[in-house]
Amino acid sequence: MSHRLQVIADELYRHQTAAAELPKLTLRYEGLTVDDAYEIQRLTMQKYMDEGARLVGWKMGLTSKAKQQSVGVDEPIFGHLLSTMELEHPVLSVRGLIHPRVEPEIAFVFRSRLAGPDVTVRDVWLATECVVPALEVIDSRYENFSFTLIDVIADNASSARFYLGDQAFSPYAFRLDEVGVVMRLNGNVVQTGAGAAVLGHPVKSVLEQVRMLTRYGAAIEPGMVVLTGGITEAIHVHPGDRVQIAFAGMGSLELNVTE
Ligand code: OOG
Ligand code: MG
Repeated sequence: MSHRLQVIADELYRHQTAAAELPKLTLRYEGLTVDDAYEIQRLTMQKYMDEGARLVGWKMGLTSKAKQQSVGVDEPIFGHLLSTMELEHPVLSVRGLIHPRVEPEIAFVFRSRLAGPDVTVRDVWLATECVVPALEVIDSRYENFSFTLIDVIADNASSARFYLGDQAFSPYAFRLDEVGVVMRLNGNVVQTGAGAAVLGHPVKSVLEQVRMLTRYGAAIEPGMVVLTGGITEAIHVHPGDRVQIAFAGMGSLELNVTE
């Protein structure tokens, strides 16, 4: 594996851990491919795992039109979820973050392994233990939250933090594509959407996740979580903000943002 990709991974790791913006990689390195970008992502995440972080799951990104349009990238991507990214309580400290944004997501938790190119929607349901209302905090390391497909993949799909609601639900309790979501910031409605925004149905996002992982020799392992992707656009948050996300039929999440 090329030394160049390791050098880039080291640079991204430094910027991620120092919460320091950097100019887009694609402005500075010629000819990086999507496969290179996923390799940079993997090498970067390996550094956290060498420091003791555990891989707890995966995140899909840019699975909704709202998200694709807001960043100008029109295909889904994925990233790693590490134990160190998970918020135990719904409180977000902006320390260590650059320009955090919050988005509503539906998470799947798996009881059995999913891998291979032939996985079907039925296989996904059979492997699913439960679904959980979730929020993701994304924080692109690039200046102005601006990037190309290659840049954002290398930067682990902008992942920073995530929070899963306390209450898990049966995946059969209701239609996930019809779950309505209302996001409020300090009491004002700022985003609305429905599960169908995510590739027509969040289960399709899991399917896509398995297919993408298969391409890179990885899988959804028992016990892992998958964030299926932002249902609405992500909103910028600052210390003192209170974000409330109501998921119809699945309760509400409330996130307090602190220094
Ligand atoms: C890329 C990450 C997108 C999602 O759920 O769509 C993402 C970004 O917008 O910075 O996490
Ligand atoms: Mg997301």
